Amino acid sequence: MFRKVLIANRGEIAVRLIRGLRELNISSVAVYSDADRASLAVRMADEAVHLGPAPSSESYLRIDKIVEAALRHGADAIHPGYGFLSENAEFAEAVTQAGLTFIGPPAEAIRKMGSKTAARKIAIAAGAPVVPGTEAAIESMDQARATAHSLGFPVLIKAAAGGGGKGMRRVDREADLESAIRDASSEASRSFHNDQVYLEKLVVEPRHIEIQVLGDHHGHMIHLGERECSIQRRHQKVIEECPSPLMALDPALRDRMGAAAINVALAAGYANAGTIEFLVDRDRNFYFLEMNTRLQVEHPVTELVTGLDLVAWQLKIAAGEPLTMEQDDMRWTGSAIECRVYAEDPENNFLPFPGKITYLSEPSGPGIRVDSGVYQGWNVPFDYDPLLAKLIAWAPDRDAAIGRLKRALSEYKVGGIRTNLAFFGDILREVAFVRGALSTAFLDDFFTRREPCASVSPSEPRPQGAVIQEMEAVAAIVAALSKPKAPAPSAAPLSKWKWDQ
Ligand code: MV4
Repeated sequence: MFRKVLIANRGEIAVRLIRGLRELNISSVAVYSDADRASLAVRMADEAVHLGPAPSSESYLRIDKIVEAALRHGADAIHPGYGFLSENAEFAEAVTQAGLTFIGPPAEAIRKMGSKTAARKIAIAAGAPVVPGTEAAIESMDQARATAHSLGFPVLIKAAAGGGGKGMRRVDREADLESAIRDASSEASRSFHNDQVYLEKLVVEPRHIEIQVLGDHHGHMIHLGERECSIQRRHQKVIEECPSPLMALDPALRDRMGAAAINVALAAGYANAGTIEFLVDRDRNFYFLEMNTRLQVEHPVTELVTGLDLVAWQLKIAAGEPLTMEQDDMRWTGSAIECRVYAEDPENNFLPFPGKITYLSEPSGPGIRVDSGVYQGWNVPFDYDPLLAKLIAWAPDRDAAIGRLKRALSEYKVGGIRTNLAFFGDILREVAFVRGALSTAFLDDFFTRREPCASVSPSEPRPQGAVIQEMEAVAAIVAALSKPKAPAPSAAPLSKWKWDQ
């Protein structure tokens, strides 16, 4: 096993990795930019190395500086976390060439899965279902028209190098096809320096369900079940859960999706932790979408329901140890739901709202896990994704997990900045959510339903963010010091939040 590991990341995931390392008696080396000098990860790590200025292009994306820091500090391995360099094949190669271990899949597997069209071909070769569409990039308008006709409208144009919905266009009729392809292609060119696009049949209101896989370097691959990730806003996940409520209706679906995921991962020459994303339609047909070749933000829900520590397994696998469990050993117990807690303003189009955290009280108690990257007094920088923490509830069943999450949300106090905490309360009260009737259209529908409220009760001029948060923090302290209040009325006021696009 490794003696010392460098963490090429920041925020809550750096903290999560430091904790995982410490449990295995492995020293941790954090890296930090100017903006992160006093971060929680820097405070918790055994050692810390300065990389450079705040922009990630000059710090967390600098392969040369990170590898050099690992060598200088005597690390044996590098964990990339998620985002930044985590899915960069050149980084994985540079780490290996420096004589260090990359804690993740082989560089070649990262490269193959980075191309959406190549990934599609691998999935087809592995016998996994894919959405009907073109196998390679579109080469002419004539070919596009012919393909769209045989698929039938609506179709979806996607970027070959894509991901995250960039360069994606829905087309409902042939007359719109040509201009949509041009739009998608130029957006893809700007976003990915690659203008290639391809066509797929549009799956209407799909669920987004992903399968966690774990493979060692001895040819053994298992799946750890699914995560339901349909609640997304602009291709950013907001709430994730394990198991998907869909599996209660169709328990064999997990086995079928799990088997498909394992076959895709094996066909890609994969090892370590990975995630296969699927779309699931109303008839519970599932289709391979793409593979994420990293540890994911939402990995804790899988950990809580399977009882496996994914970070510990990533380390063991990278160190050459074999998996000690078989597929048949896997059990999924209870239900876990995760909220991504952001410094952002739900009342102002979810605009990032970083700044100084003047008050912080994080929830705890039965079934609650908070993977946080912040502390009271910390200044959330403007330079990065403003994820503060992940709040995860586990309980023996889904209704109880929702209850625990609501209770934990009521305990969660953040002063000085705005957060999306109250937004989760509204989602958890939605009938469709409670019933588990989820799809990628859930949040759009949610905002549409709330839109009329805004015109009925126009909001009063109100104090600015920092002021109101400090007032709330003071109120929270006062409340904590005084006698218990009567419980809040169960009929919550209607949210004023609306989708403004
Ligand atoms: C789709 C789709 C419907 N049909 N493909 C969005 C991001 C990219 N990774 C794939 N995406 C989608 N692909 C077909 N053929 C709908 C989406 C989609 C979506 C997928 C997962 C999670 C949220 C989403 C939100 C909107 C659209």
